[in-house]
Amino acid sequence: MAKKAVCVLKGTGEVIGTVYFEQESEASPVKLSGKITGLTAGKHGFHVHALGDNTSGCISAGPHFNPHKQNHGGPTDSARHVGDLGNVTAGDGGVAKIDIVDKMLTLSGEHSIIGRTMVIHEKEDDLGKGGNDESLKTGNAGSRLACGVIGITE
Ligand SMILES: [Cu+2]
Ligand SMILES: [Zn+2]
Repeated sequence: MAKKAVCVLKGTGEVIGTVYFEQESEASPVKLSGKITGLTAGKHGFHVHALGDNTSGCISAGPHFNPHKQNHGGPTDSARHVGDLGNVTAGDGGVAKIDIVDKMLTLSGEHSIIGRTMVIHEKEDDLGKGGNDESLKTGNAGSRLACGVIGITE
């Protein structure tokens, strides 16, 4: 049975967004759609973080969701955090269209992303290839511009 989720991203600045998630069955990839606006043109790191806690803003959401204790990577790498979705790209109007199919995310079971936080970052995610320790944890994606908890929808 298909599962659906939604996330409304907000922060302290101009950046806002809505992301929709859909998974046809437990073995299917998760499709993400939607858009984020108010960004600077270029690439911005985009991840699922471990916690659904936004009590002190996006910083409360903890590190990247990483149940398998891997290093940070890119979405097509076999060694990656479950939450690693790489980058989204904003055009000159500051709008990033979300159109991602990811085989590691799931909306059900022990490693479900529902109740966790989606974060859009200030900078480009180097996908673990930055050559320093931080690259293997966060991809050097910088501050958290906006975030929201992933919730169940119809
Ligand atoms: Cu992040
Ligand atoms: Zn990561």
